[in-house]
Amino acid sequence: MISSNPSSIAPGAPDELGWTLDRHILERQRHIPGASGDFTGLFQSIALAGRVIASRVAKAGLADVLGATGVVNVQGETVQKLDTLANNVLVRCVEAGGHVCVMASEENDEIIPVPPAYPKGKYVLMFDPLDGSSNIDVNVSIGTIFSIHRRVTAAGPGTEADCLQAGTEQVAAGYIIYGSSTMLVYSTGDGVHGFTLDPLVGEFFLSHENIRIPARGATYSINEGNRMHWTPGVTAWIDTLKSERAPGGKPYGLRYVGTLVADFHRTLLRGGVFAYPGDRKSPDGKLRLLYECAPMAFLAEAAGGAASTGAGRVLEVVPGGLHQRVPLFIGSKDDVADAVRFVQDGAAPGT
Ligand code: AHM
Ligand code: MG
Repeated sequence: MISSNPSSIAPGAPDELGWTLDRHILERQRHIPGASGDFTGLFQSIALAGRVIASRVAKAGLADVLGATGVVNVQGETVQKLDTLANNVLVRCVEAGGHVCVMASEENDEIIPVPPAYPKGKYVLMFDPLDGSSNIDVNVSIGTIFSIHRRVTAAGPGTEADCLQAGTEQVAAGYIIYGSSTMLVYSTGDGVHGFTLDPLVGEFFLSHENIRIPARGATYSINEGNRMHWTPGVTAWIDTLKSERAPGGKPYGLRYVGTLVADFHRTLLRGGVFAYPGDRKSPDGKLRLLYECAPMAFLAEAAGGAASTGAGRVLEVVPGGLHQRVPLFIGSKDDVADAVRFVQDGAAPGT
């Protein structure tokens, strides 16, 4: 029995198969009058890319050893760096489907056109193919982040204008985390759903339906090595969280992986706050609006959380360029609100 509520379509008692990602998206599409199947097709391509990247990530250690011996592996293939490989896999999986008119990636300076041989679709795909790439060689969780918009140009090849849209215009966003298991988490704006890859079947199955971020958490996540560059507001905020003046009267715990996907995934499931603030050295922070901040902000808000640059809602920032960076405070609604108050007051509010 399928519920009429599209944010809760899984049957109460799962059958033997459970809900595959494909079926979940198809069922939701049936609720959208006039849906063409393009979105489902694009999603299938992204999920395929995720499965391929997951399989390569699982063998990264072996590949690195082979690569170090002569950059050519036993099959005579050039060993690629995993982030370049992930980028290529995504482009190759998506470009021929006819669902997108243009793509953009954190790895490419310019937009990625759809080759002339392939039809141009109505969607725009932007991605960070392998987020947390500094963690690859040390076997720590990494991920892929994606963001989907509708094209704004009329027809033909997509342009940069199709990519430079505010996050509020996203039709979907998500990430794939290559962790102790591989998970794909996505939202079309009405609920956030998580799927775990069964590596033997090679399919994502619904494991976390309708994820909600608690209004407040008990952990903060920030690179404290940058403290000497922080603004007084950020310093005062973090000092408060580490003291008995923290909400709840108990110091927050620190959790920092250094992979946005992993730090956000934990924050999404458990609550708390992740921050990559602007500081005196890098006023715009480090993270990219289009490939990192906007898609995560879309997920955070869809799960009942919040995402701010410190000055305003991340989703409302209109990008001025493909690789624009913005400060990011994201996670539990009340924790993000506190961060914004400190950042805007320049020190502890009321002190
Ligand atoms: P990447 O996309 O090149 O991997 O860089 C982005 C990563 C994020 O995943 C993470 O939150 C951040 O950089 C960590 O930066 P730092 O090492 O400065 O703490
Ligand atoms: Mg990244």
